[in-house]
Amino acid sequence: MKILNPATGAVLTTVDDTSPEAVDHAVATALRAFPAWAAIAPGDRARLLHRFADIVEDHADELATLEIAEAGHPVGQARWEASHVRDVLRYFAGAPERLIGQQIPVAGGVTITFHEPLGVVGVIVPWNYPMPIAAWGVVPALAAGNTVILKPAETTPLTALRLAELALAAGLPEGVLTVLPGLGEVTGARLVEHPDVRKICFTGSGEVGRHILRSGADQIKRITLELGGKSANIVFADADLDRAAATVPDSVFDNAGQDCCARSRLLVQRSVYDEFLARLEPAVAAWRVGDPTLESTQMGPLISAAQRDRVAWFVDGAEVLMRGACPSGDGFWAAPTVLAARDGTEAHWREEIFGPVVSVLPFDDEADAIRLANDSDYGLAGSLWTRDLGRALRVSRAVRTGNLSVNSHSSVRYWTPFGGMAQSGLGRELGPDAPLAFTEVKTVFYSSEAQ
Ligand code: TXE
Repeated sequence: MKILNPATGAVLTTVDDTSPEAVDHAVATALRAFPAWAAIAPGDRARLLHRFADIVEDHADELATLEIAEAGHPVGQARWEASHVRDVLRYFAGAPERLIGQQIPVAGGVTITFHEPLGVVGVIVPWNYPMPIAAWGVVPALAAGNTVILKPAETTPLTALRLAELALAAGLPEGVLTVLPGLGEVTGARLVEHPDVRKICFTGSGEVGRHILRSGADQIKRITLELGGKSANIVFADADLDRAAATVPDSVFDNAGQDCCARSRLLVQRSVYDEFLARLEPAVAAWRVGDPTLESTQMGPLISAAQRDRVAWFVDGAEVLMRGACPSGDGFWAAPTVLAARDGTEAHWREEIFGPVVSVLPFDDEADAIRLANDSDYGLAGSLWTRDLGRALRVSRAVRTGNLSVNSHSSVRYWTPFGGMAQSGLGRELGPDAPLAFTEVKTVFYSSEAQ
């Protein structure tokens, strides 16, 4: 596979695909490594994960540089991503010592529950946040005592490959974390079909997610899916309009909109619609798009020419309200764009564009806002802006979404569960219970009868 720099279109390097036979070999190695990794004293597993975190911290600049090169992320964001991997490692390093079961009194004895690791786990990730999303699957799985095979996206394998080397340097035994770059339909598919892979943790498109669910059905494979969204950003007339408008660009143009939590549907109460757009305009114009290696850059290029064409398809023929600036020439650039929706039937309002595009629609009242927000196949993230606490409580409970921020546009925190409702996914990642999703509960009854 040729790995391109999306800011220039130039070839960075080439990476060999993993054949189905090589996947089988890697699974066998991971399976051999599993018993010892599962049996290691919890404190020792914790220490190894902390050491891994230390080494990631020591190599943070190198990892960030790779992320800038292969994913086109602005330098500030890329640095955050490397530090995020370190933080996720530190957070879940505490988990091996907290996989605590229950002791349940029952007639005739006692029952104890054990959280047992699954075995070999496959983590299949996309290209939009290569390092963080890999960490969300890999780290809790390792902490729970599983061995892990990570399949990075075709366009962004470099940070994943480096992380595997750093894991070995930290002392994780051979076979505990393996990275297999390759094509989804070949390397990824073999991982999904392999009978010794007990669980697949997938982040990517709905189409592939559905396919994985079907492929895993015969083996009743454990599967979690994180499939993207079309999240609503609801601005009520009583909100702090300046703050709400100022955060719109970051809520949807961050990472060039290639973010499953992007607030790509902006719902503004009709009474302040014009006023709000007037406040939004300078914020969109000020969004700095360009060379990702510059500290001042807020948004880099899209990942690929295909993604750029996809974004253009949605914008073509739509009513453009605002359009920011972006470089022309080499690289896969798209301008931050605000589109008007008329009735919520438009493709740009309904489908995940995965680009720097936000569609705006006015609403009349609370019920109207909830109806429009829920009129979507997705349910991943969202925001609502209001100074009325009662309204915040009512609307936050009524919107069908896995994650919601009130008077904020933030989404993912590793301390809290993250995942989607409806077609945005299946299961949750992160938060204190994340390692449990990589275990099975075993219930053992001990009879107190005299023998
Ligand atoms: O995703 P794919 P793509 C959405 C977003 C984007 C669209 C397409 O709308 O525009 O999906 O992105 C691997 N068996 N999201 O095409 O194809 C593949 O190699 C096993 C939202 O990049 O789903 C890669 O590692 N694995 C999303 C991973 O799946 C397979 C993030 C994702 O690729 C496979 C990304 C198969 N048959 C895209 N086919 C989010 N939730 O944030 C592919 N893969």
